[in-house]
Amino acid sequence: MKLANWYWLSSVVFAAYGFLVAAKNDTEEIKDETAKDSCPVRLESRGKCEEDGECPYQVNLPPLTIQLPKQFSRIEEVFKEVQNLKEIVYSLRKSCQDCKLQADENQDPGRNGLLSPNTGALEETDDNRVRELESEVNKLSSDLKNAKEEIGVLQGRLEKLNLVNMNNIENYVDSKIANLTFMVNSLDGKCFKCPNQENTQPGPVQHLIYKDCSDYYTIGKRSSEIYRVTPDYKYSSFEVYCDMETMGGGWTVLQARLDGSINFTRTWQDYKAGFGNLRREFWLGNEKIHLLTKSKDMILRIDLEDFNGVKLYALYDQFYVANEFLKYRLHIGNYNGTAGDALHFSKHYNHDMKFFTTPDRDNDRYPSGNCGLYYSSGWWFDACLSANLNGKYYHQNYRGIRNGIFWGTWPGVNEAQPGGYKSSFKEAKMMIRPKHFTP
Ligand SMILES: *[C@@H]1O[C@H](CO)[C@@H](O)[C@H](O)[C@H]1NC(C)=O
Ligand SMILES: *[C@@H]1O[C@H](CO)[C@@H](O)[C@H](O)[C@H]1NC(C)=O
Ligand SMILES: *[C@@H]1O[C@H](CO)[C@@H](O)[C@H](O)[C@H]1NC(C)=O
Ligand SMILES: *[C@@H]1O[C@H](CO)[C@@H](O)[C@H](O)[C@H]1NC(C)=O
Ligand SMILES: [Ca+2]
Repeated sequence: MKLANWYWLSSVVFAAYGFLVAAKNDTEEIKDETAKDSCPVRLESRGKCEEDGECPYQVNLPPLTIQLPKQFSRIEEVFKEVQNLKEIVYSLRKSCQDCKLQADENQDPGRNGLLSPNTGALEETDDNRVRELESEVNKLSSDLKNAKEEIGVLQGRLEKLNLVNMNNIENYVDSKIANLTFMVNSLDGKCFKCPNQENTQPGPVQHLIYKDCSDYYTIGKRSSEIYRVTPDYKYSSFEVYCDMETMGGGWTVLQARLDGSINFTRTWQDYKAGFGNLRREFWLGNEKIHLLTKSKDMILRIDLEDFNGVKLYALYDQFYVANEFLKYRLHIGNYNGTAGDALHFSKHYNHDMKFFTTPDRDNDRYPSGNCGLYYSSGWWFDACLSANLNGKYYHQNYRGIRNGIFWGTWPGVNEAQPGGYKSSFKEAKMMIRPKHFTP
């Protein structure tokens, strides 16, 4: 009975080990296929496989060659298998010890003297085998852990490399086009002096491309209106609302709240494309905001008014929103103004450098939920907020979750009100202008 038990146990261990080796062979075949087909980066087998069946792989990415760990492919699955195996070995060891103890207790003293030497020897070899296996599994497991870490580092490096190249190319093309635009614009200016146009008054140099509202201001437009802008010639132009009055004018408005006519509880796609009515309430759209700010020389102005008629503002000397690949990450500069610096409220509530989150896309820093869902808004949530200008529009004070339009440094905003009421805002507006623009 005891012997049979032992053999059964060890065969389970061997079966599990065999399965692992088979899985490794299988993954090597898959590796080769993917390398041939779709991968722009070549992944090839290097040198002879070692006796244990492990083959070295490397990635060729001129001018960079990175040695990959042998256990490159399907690392997660293999890792899991090893974990399982480890658990099996542990439980086997445990049940072996238990059964050994039990056996010792039940032993007939008379027969013990006769059989003991034999069974003892068997137990020892099997026990050694289990130990050997266990140490092998441990080694493999730690190898895989290392490999996993190396892959993580490698992935990070590849991503960076990709970005650097993309940015270089984009900057190069951008500077060429800027040069071209400059030349065409100056040619345009010369045309006013052509002989057949002598009667025409020489006007200011016409911009052929209006990148934002400040360009319209420069050519003399002074009414707050909808204008068509082309912040990046590579993409089509689009309409924006221009504020030509506040602080000298030339502002491109990104967001406006004033009556609650538009629902701001929206999806990632909605926030990406923009929604609402440019003359009333709207979100211009993350893609457009990215294009308008990618030159990285924009300042942001936020205007707020509460239901008591108090009007305050916040100015940030830089405002930039990254692209969708970087989840429209927010970059804001230093604060100046009267409303308080709610975007950099504290070490724990800081919206700078945060990704954009919507109720259906959780990129926030709150681990156990989605701030966008909880606060009914798309915003650059931290974990979660000290400011949220896309919250629900309340026409008066409200109770419950603070999911209204919120600015954490507003005078009296954090003071408890009778009945747990929270104050809301009548108007909110976000707009941008080039840093070096002088009205
Ligand atoms: C793995 O593949 C090699 C050669 O392709 C073969 O000799 C070996 O038996 C295979 N191992 C297993 C466990 O299938
Ligand atoms: C545009 O390019 C030409 C030729 O490369 C150069 O001479 C000129 O200075 C550039 N102009 C601007 C505004 O960059
Ligand atoms: C706003 O839209 C959300 C999501 O579609 C919906 O759950 C909510 O009821 C809407 N709110 C109002 C006031 O219509
Ligand atoms: C803040 O803005 C005001 C008004 O434009 C200006 O006078 C002041 O120097 C600014 N302060 C800082 C710290 O930039
Ligand atoms: Ca979260």
